[in-house]
Amino acid sequence: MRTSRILALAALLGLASAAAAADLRVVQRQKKFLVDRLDIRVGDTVRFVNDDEVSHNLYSATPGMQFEVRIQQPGQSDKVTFKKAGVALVQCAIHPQMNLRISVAP
Ligand SMILES: [Cu+2]
Repeated sequence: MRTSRILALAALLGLASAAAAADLRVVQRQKKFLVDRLDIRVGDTVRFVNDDEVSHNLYSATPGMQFEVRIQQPGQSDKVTFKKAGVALVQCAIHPQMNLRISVAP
């Protein structure tokens, strides 16, 4: 009886945290990110939007926080879900001046 109540509560909490996961957008325009910092939480998804006239190639080489979006043509957007807490430094392989710091809170 007691165990099943705890399991039910855990299920409720799981649903609540899944519902709270946010969907955020980061726009690239004129060879820049429109924001240079982003604070998110584990489970959040960031949509990287290339609203530029040139291609971009986003990646993070930060240990433990690596990902690669690969080549994005103008108008293209791609989603990345962050499953670990930490700080990811996002850069563009084509434009080294592009920098974005994403802090992922637990
Ligand atoms: Cu670029």
